[in-house]
Parts: sequence; C-alpha cells; structure tokens
Amino acid sequence: MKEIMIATGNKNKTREYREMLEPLGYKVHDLSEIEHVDPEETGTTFAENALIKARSVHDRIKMMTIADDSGLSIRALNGEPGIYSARYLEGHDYDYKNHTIIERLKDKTDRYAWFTCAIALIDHEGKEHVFEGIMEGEIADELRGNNGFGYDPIFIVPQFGKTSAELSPDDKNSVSHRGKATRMLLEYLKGHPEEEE
Ligand code: ITT
Repeated sequence: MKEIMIATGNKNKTREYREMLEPLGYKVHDLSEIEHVDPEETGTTFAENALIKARSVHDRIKMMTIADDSGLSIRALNGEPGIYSARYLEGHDYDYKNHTIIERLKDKTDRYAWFTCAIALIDHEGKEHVFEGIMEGEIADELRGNNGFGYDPIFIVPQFGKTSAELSPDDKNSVSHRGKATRMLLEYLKGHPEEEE
C-alpha cells in the first residue's frame, strides 16, 4: 500500500486529496492521526509556506509527506488575501469573509482572481520538491453554491460558468489549483517508483 501524509489541519483539504489520491491506491493520512503543533507560516510565498509545513511534519514521521499552502488572490485588491487567505478577517466565518470581499469589490469592474496551490513534497530521502497549480476566474457579486469550502461560493470558474461551490467534487478537481498541483505531483511520483512504496 502506498501511504502519504497530508500535513494539514484543514479537513476540506484532506477530503479533496482523498478524492484524488485514494482511487490511485494511496492510503491518505492527515494530522488528526498524530500530535502536532502548527509551525508559524513565516514564508512570503505559497511555496515557502508549504515547505515550512511539510518539514515540520516530515521531521517527526517516516512517511512521504506533502503539505499544501493555498489561497485566493484578487487583482483589484492588489493580490489580497493571497498567502493570508486563511488568516484574512480572522475570527469571522467564511460567510462574513465572502460578503466582505463582495462589498470591497462593489465599485470595481476588474473581477479577475485566481487560486494558487503549492504542494511541497518531502521524499523518502528528505529531498524537497514543489508543484504549483493555479485556477483563474472571477469574483461573483453574490454567494452561490454549497459544495467546496472557503472562498468557493464567490469564485466563478469560467469553464463552467458556475462558482466552484456549485461544482461537483470531480468537476472542481478537474480544473482546480489543487487538482492541477496534485496531477503534477502524481506525474513526478510515477516517474520515481521508489517513492511509491
Ligand atoms: P493548513 O495550513 O493546516 O493546511 P489552512 O486552512 O490554514 O490549513 P492555508 O494556510 O493553505 O491552509 O490557507 C488556505 C486558505 O485559502 C483556506 O483556508 C481557504 O480559505 C482558502 N482556499 C484554499 N484553497 C481553497 C479552495 O479550493 N476553495 C476555497 N478556498 C480555498
């Protein structure tokens, strides 16, 4: 059995990785199975923060580990919330965060936004790799859909003309930042079978 540790405390991320990796024969673990203290995300890029998270877990367990740092960047807000997506308006729920973003964009014609996902892999020799995917789209003027998580209800995916919260899990994974980065990771692993034991 191929095993992989997803160094995340975000159950929605674990679910999306499970949906993509289990059909390929991976047993997916996450931080709910081990004692763990979240490291401070002191990086200035998604890739740096993903590496910080992956290292903090890989240092303690002997298993192929990946960590994902991801977020939503909005051009009209100079890239906000970006790497601060999880910490944006901390203490408020996503309904409030999403309504606040719509309010901040109410006079803006530029609705362009993109999700980024950087996956850091620490392989069996302790070597580090990063795979990055993006999903481009637009910010909606109202919340729509109940699937997905986080900023999905306000993010319109042009290929579907729907928010990513209106997409089925398979449709979201087929175009999402996390789906793309995961496929790059899997391509790498296929070329390195020694990582798959
Ligand atoms: P871990 O660090 O434990 O993995 P986290 O939720 O703190 O969990 P990040 O620092 O990477 O993770 O922040 C990512 C945030 O970006 C996430 O909480 C959402 O608000 C947003 N986000 C990322 N991917 C998303 C997606 O596919 N759909 C909607 N929002 C997403």
